[in-house]
Amino acid sequence: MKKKLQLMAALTLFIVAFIYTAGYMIFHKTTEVVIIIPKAVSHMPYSSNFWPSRVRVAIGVNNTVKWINLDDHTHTVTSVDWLFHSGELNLYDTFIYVFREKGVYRYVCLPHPWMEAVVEVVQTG
Ligand SMILES: [Cu+2]
Repeated sequence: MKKKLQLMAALTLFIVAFIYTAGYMIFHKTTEVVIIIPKAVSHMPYSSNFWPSRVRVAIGVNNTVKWINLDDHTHTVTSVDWLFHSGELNLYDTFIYVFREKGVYRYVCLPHPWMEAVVEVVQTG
């Protein structure tokens, strides 16, 4: 009898957690994609980059992109057409950009032009 109650309690907890999670996912559809500027990236020309250096995001799903600088050198996130530009990012600084139109967005780091990367934005549905 006690075991049955425990099982019922566990099942109830699971269902509540499931509904909560599903509800959260439905009402908070947009999630962030994080791109890292790795430590010591500027010491390794032509061998290191933004990570990941190519991401694909979908409008309305995960089109908020956040860069974080984990290097102790200053970097920038600058699109080649100057659509977005982070300014100077110091250690642990972040830059957020929300992509609202589909396309292929190439960007570089201004002080280290070998740091090149791409965000591909696709339409859903
Ligand atoms: Cu850089």
